[in-house]
Amino acid sequence: MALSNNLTQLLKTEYPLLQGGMAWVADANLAAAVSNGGGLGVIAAANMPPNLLEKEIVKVRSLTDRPFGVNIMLLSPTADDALALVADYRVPVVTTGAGSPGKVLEKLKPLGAIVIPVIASVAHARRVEKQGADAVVAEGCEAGGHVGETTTMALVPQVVDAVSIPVIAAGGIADGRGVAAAFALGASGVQVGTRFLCALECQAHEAYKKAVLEAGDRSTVITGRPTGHPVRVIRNKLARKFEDLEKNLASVEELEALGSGRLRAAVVDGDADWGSLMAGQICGLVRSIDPAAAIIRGLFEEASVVIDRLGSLAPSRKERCK
Ligand code: TUI
Repeated sequence: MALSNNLTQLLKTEYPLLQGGMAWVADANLAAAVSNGGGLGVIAAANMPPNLLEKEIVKVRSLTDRPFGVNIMLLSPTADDALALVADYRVPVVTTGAGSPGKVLEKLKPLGAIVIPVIASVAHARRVEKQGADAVVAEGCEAGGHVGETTTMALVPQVVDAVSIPVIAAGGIADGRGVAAAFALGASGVQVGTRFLCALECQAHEAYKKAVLEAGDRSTVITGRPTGHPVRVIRNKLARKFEDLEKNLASVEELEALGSGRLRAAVVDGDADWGSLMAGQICGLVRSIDPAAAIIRGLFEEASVVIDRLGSLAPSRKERCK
C-alpha cells in the first residue's frame, strides 16, 4: 500500500522514505534498488573522488527512471566538488550531513533542486528552514555514524513544533513500529539507514553485514567525542581501542590517526575487528538480508497494521468523556 502525503508529493516517490546517505555503503546499486522499491535512494558522496561520484550518478540513472538523491557530507574535503557535480547533473534531491548547508542551499535552490539537510537540533532546523531548505531530516543519536546528542523520540516532536517544512524522522527506525512511531511524533516520513545495510543490493562486505545481523541492543557505542565528530559504531577491537585512548585522554591527533581509513576497511575489505562498523542502535532488530523493495513494502505494511491497531485501542471520545 503506497501512501501519499506532503513528503511523497515533494519527493515524487511512492512511499515517504529516504535511504540514509551512508558513506562508502550507499552507492548507485543500493540507491537504485531503494528508488525502484518506491523510496528515495541516495548515493553518499562522502569522500568519493569527483570522477567516481560522477560515474555513480550516471549509473543510478541507467538503473532507475525514478527520483534519487545524493548526500553531501559537509566535513568532507570533496564536498565542494560534490556540490558542483550535483548541480551540473541536475540531481533532483540533495541531502546534507555533518555541518551547515548554507552554501549548498545557495547554489542549488535557484536550480530547482530539493535540498534536505540532516539536522540534530532545533536551532539548526530553524536556521536551515530560513535558508530555504525544503524539508529536514531530524536525526536522533540512535543513528549510526556521525551523531548529535538528542534522541529521536525527543528531537522529532520538538523539530516538528519549531518548523513549517516537512520533518523526516531518522535514527532507530528499522521496522513498521518505528515508522508508525515517527508518524505519531509528527514526522511526514522516515530516513532509514541501518536496515538497508542488510539489503540484498547493498554492496557492503559480508563480514560487515554479519556484524549487523549478530548485533544486539547494546552492541553499539559512541567513539570520537573528543575529536568533535562522535560516531556510533558496533563495538569491536577498534572501538575498544578508541575507548581506551579516550579514557587515557589521548590527543585528538592520536584519535584521528587511529580512525583514518577505518570505514573503508570495514565496508570494502570486511575488517570486522579493526574497521569502523558504523550502525545504529536498532541493529539488534535487523535479522535478515532482504531485497530493498521488500524491506520498504514490509515497513509500510507493518506500519499500517500498527496504526490501525492503535486506532482501535484508543478509547473513543465518548469513552474518554465518561
Ligand atoms: O552525517 C551523518 N552521518 C555520518 S557522516 C559519516 S562519515 C564520518 N566519518 C568520520 C567522522 C565523521 C563523519 C558517517 N555518518 N549524519 C547526519 C548528521 N548531521 N548527524 C548529525 C549531524 C550534524 C551535527 C552537527 C549536522 C550539523 C551539525 O552542526 C551544524 C550546526 O551548525 O549546528
